[in-house]
Amino acid sequence: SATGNTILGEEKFSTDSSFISCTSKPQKESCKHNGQIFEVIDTPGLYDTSKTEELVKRDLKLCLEMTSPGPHMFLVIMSVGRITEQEKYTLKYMSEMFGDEDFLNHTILVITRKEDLDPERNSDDEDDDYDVSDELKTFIYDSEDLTRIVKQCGDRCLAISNSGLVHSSNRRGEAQRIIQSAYELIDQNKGVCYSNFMFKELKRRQEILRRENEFREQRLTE
Ligand SMILES: Nc1nc2c(ncn2[C@@H]2O[C@H](COP(=O)(O)OP(=O)(O)O)[C@@H](O)[C@H]2O)c(=O)[nH]1
Ligand SMILES: [Mg+2]
Repeated sequence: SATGNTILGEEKFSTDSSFISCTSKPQKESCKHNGQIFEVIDTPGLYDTSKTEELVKRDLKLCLEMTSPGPHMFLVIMSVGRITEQEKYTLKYMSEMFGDEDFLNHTILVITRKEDLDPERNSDDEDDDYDVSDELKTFIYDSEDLTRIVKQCGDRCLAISNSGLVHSSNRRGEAQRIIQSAYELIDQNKGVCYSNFMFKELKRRQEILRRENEFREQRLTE
């Protein structure tokens, strides 16, 4: 959610001060960069323990339905210090749902709390655009799971910091970097957005099942 706000340049998605995910419903907002409109959808956390897997999947489907004809990019957000067992499975989980290759071809891994990659750095440092590429590499290659995830995403990995106010130069700079990556990804995919063919197929089957159930219930009440 914080990353979404960074892109929007406004505090539109609610963020939680704790580590507990507080986004419960998909939310769509838009913003303008370089004269172009960007729509950003904040998805609820995939591993919200108060929700069943079915509910989480339903919400994710809702998110897809909010884009037309489909999203140009998925940002999979992980956080330095919060890469839990579950998050390592996020990509697997989402791939299962959205289809492997097409999904991954539209995905960028975003690692937040980049300031924690370099704890020695003075946080009062005025330089917002500090380079953590070496620390990021070490961070990724220290973990087999992360290495695999980054590879799956075609080496698209961005470390950003959402610290400070949403209008701060730090966050405006990070928004620019994300938008830049978006342009590069859109270019790589020749402007073709994620095709929700698999998703449509899933919906079609669910619809058939629903009708069958309806029909059965109707016969029972007759
Ligand atoms: N210092 C710092 N805090 C962050 C960063 N990204 C998110 N946070 C904070 O972490 C908490 C949870 O973030 P949120 O975006 O709501 O989590 P999510 O929606 O579940 O991914 C909030 O208090 C955010 O302000 C970051 O890059 N640096
Ligand atoms: Mg959230």
